[in-house]
Amino acid sequence: MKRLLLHENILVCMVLFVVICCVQPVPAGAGILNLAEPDEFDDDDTYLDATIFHLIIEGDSSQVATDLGILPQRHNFHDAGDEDWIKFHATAEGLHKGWYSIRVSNLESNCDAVVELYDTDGVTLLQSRDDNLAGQDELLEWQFETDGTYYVRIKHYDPLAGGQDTGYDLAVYWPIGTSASVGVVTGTVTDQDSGTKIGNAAIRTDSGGSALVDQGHYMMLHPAGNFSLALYAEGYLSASAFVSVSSGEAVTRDFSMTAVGSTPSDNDTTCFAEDLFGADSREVEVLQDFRDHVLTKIPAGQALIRCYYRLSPVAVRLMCRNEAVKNAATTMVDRLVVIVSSGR
Ligand SMILES: [Ca+2]
Ligand SMILES: [Ca+2]
Ligand SMILES: [Ca+2]
Repeated sequence: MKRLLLHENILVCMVLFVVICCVQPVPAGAGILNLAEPDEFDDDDTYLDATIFHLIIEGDSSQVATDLGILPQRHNFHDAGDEDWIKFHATAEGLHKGWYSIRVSNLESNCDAVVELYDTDGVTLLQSRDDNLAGQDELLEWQFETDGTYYVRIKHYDPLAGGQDTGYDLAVYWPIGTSASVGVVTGTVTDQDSGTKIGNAAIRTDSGGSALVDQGHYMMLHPAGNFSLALYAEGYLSASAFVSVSSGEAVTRDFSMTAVGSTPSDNDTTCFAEDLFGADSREVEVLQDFRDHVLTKIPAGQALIRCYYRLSPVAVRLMCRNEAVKNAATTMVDRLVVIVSSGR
């Protein structure tokens, strides 16, 4: 009988041992970890991997923006310590006077978001906002004094939190304070010589519009009307063009950029004479002929060509803003065409 009791006690101890070994301590926060799928942008945990955000104009709800997917991004903190980075190109001047709004909205119950804005180096913190609790919106507003590409980090207030019910919408708005009519400009950006797509390029308009080129393609919401658009990419001559877009319309302007040191092609959109007279005009034909048959033959002429295309975006912006400058430029080019024509 004693032996039987001893065996029963041993059996109970073994069962207890197995149960104790199987039941692991639960770390803080683990109850909500690893239960959510990463959001569609979640390769974005540093500023170097930041997702390009297509800026939204406050008050706009146009169908054309919806059709192109220029909308707030849906993110979540799928795991503890998840960070979500985006980047956008800001302009200091224009209709919005350099102001932008970064908004986190439609938060789920376990999402307590912190919004941080970083300078163009990706590491210098400009401002941090965490005014509200879980499930409540956050808003960071900033007036930029310098054009450039800036970074935004969204993180959870609790570094151990993550998983289910941490979803949120993220958007950067161009707060021009109006629901004015809006159109969209889209296009491709390629290397003139190789035809390869150019990334790491930025677009700015004289109305304050801006966009980042994503793998050779860009999309930009913009108030309807006429404006000048300039394109900048490291290692390339800047390009520019006049653009006219109507409400609800999507227009396409493709660019082929000229690498520094290369000779601009006939298709290069940097030429402000084309903007003045049209690409197929006699004036442009005479000037292009002079460029290709005279200037390209001598070093001074090649330097003049590079200087011309470098200054063209500035000239286009000035002409767009000031009718007198445009008239003066027209007169100047007219006289130049006469001189060039008479010398041939
Ligand atoms: Ca995420
Ligand atoms: Ca992330
Ligand atoms: Ca918060």
